[in-house]
Amino acid sequence: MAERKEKFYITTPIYYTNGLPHIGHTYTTVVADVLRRYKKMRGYDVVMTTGTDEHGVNVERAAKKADIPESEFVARMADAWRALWDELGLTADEFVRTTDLNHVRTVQWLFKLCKENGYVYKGHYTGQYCIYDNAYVNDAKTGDPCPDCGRPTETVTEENYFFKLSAFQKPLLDFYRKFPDFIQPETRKNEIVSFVEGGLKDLSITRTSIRWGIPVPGEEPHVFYVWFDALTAYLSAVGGPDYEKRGMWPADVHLVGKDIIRFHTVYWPAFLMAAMLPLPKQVWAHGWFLMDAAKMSKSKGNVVLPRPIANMLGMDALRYFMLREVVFGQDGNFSYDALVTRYNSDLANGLGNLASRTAAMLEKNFAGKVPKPGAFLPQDDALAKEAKNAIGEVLERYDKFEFARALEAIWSVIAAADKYLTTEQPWALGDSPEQESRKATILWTTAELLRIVTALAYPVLPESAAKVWNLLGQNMAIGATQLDGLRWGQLAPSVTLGKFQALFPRVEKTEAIERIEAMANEELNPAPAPAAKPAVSAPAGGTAAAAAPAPGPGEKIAIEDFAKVEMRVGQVKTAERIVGADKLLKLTVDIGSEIRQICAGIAQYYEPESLIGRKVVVVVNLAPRKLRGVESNGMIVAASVGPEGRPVLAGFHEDVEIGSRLK
Ligand code: ME8
Repeated sequence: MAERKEKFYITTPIYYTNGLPHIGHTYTTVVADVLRRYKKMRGYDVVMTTGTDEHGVNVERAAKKADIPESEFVARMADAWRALWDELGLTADEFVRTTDLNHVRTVQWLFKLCKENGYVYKGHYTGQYCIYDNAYVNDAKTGDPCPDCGRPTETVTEENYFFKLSAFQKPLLDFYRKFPDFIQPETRKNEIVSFVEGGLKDLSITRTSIRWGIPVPGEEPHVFYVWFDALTAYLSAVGGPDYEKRGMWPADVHLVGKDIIRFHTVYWPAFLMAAMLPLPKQVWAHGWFLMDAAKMSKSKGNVVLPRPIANMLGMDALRYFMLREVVFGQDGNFSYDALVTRYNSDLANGLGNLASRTAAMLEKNFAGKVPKPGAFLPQDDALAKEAKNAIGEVLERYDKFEFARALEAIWSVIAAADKYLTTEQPWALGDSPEQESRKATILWTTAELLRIVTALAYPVLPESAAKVWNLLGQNMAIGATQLDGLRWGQLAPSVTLGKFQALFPRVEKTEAIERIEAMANEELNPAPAPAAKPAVSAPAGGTAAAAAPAPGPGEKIAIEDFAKVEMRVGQVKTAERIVGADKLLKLTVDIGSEIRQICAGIAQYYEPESLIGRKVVVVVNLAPRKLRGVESNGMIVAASVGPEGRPVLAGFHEDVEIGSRLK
């Protein structure tokens, strides 16, 4: 029987459902995804869990405000979280919802174990409670604000079940000593150790003041305190009471933000100790992404959303930026300026440029095949040595969660390759047999280096690395490649290269930022949905929205209604693709009286060059709007053909004057 692979279980926090993901949540989930991909490439059987934390007063209130039952509210939110993670390529192996029946059973089971072992008792509690953080504030007086979020606390008196946290002071301190890597980074560990040394108070783990929670069996109206509920999700994701069957528990790493480290390194291990269950191996608390030195929050109006960035620059760019710009564990400032600067310098000019240059030279000189290298000169060997050394270093950095350093090491090899090409100038070599052979050596060396850096960068840049992998004619899925088997020299000569796909087109900074901001604005303040279909057929992708409700099929409209739509003959002057919007073309169209910029959702069916000079029908009196952040002032009329709605541009068989009105 085949030996079972070693397992690796990674979790992200189970996020609250009273908002949608911003780049803070995306950060933790990206790191989990990077680790998931990396550990697979190191031969582990990996499970990654994320999910939604769906109970508590906040949800109760939000559902009331939305005038829908809590269950429906959280179902919609959970769907939205899951859909966004899928869209961003961050699909976890397990997605736990704390309203799942399996999870409910696991929480009740954990409580039963703690109670049977004598760590749970009934008592009364009066204190200040922060409903935003779902936590009692020790030693606070009536009217005091929450020390974590600054919002007002509420006074609560309840009959509660208490957990004997005080009994775990010594066991926890012993545990931290025995497993010095349990809390990462080191600075956070010191904080927690002094907190526990300061003494632990028993913790109330049920509530009677809240309705929307997991019921304590036989003890209604008690429901579980949200943190007792939420932390248990890590266990319910991998089998709950049957965790041994799945073989994934204990978690190898809980990834969290520093805001919730205490829950993960004090309460959670104490609950597990009380239940006599295995303890997680590590809790890694990263810092915050700050916006203008403040933590992001929707109420402050300073949230950065992931989707507009992914649309404009690609998700790989956001992943790269988050891991490269900030030392994992520390706080970092988020700025669009820094993001676009990194994109252009490291991705467009760095990896993207190296890949496109290499592809172009191989295509031109070796008919799109990997050449057989000739004799290696010392400079070739020197470059090979850099790449070989990088393999060991990068793996070590990933292992230590030093993502910025791992990327730095990869990019220094890319820079060395650029320098090598500039010095060796393969393009200046002639076609004598010696020079051909030299060219082959240089280009093989560059391609081999590209293969190595691509494999190493894959966990962070999955989409673009797969494109380069394809380009290099590598058949095996890049994610299934084993990094332990990665060696210099494995690129086989005469392999046919795949098609070159653009990786990171350079962007103009101001325009890129404006477009990201415009898209974020559209997402945060969505326009009301149009009441019905557009009055004129809009090409796929939508070129403009109809303002007025259209009549139903067969219904007649008055001539005045038709007269409201002003259509004119236009001539396309320029046409170009839009970075980050696969379906859209940006056109400038002469409509007689002026030249208009119009976006049309026809990029999948029309080459931009083929449109120049073409006469088209333009709806000229539509209100301007932004599509994917680009201003569109009018709409091009097209028929929508076939089941997939292929756009076919309306045009003329006779010569028509530009600007003529259609009646
Ligand atoms: O705390 N920078 O959920 P939550 C970096 N439901 N990371 C950030 C961030 C920022 N500005 N903002 C949020 C909860 N995060 C509980 C967790 S777990 C059993 C229960 C990330 O929706 C970071 O990982 O408030 C932080 O810990 C988490 O989102 C908080 O998510």
